[in-house]
Amino acid sequence: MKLYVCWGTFNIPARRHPCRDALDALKAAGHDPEVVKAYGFGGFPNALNATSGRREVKQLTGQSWVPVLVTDEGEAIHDSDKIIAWAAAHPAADSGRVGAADGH
Ligand SMILES: N[C@@H](CCC(=O)N[C@@H](CS)C(=O)NCC(=O)O)C(=O)O
Repeated sequence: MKLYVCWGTFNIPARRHPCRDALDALKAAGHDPEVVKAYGFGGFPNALNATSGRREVKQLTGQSWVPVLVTDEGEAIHDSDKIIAWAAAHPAADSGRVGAADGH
């Protein structure tokens, strides 16, 4: 699976970072998505979002905002709340270790 994010999955102090939240939820569910940095900005017109990641996001979802999850079945899901809900509903088959999926 692929997770398209903005410039990374860093923490943003004192506010939510939807891309980070989406990745955390997927990892907590035992997934290890390929993280694709889309750069640009969701509010920019297409011409300023010329990276392949942004173009793919637009093609997949009809809009340019990230995060966007593309599941192994090819389903494209946004926004972060829906990705978090998807992760909770679809724990990785071999995870079986809820709470221990944070990379440690
Ligand atoms: N409601 C959206 C908000 C997405 C959002 O604000 N994304 C941040 C990046 S994490 C942003 O600045 N997006 C602009 C962009 O697409 O780069 C969600 O929760 O997914």
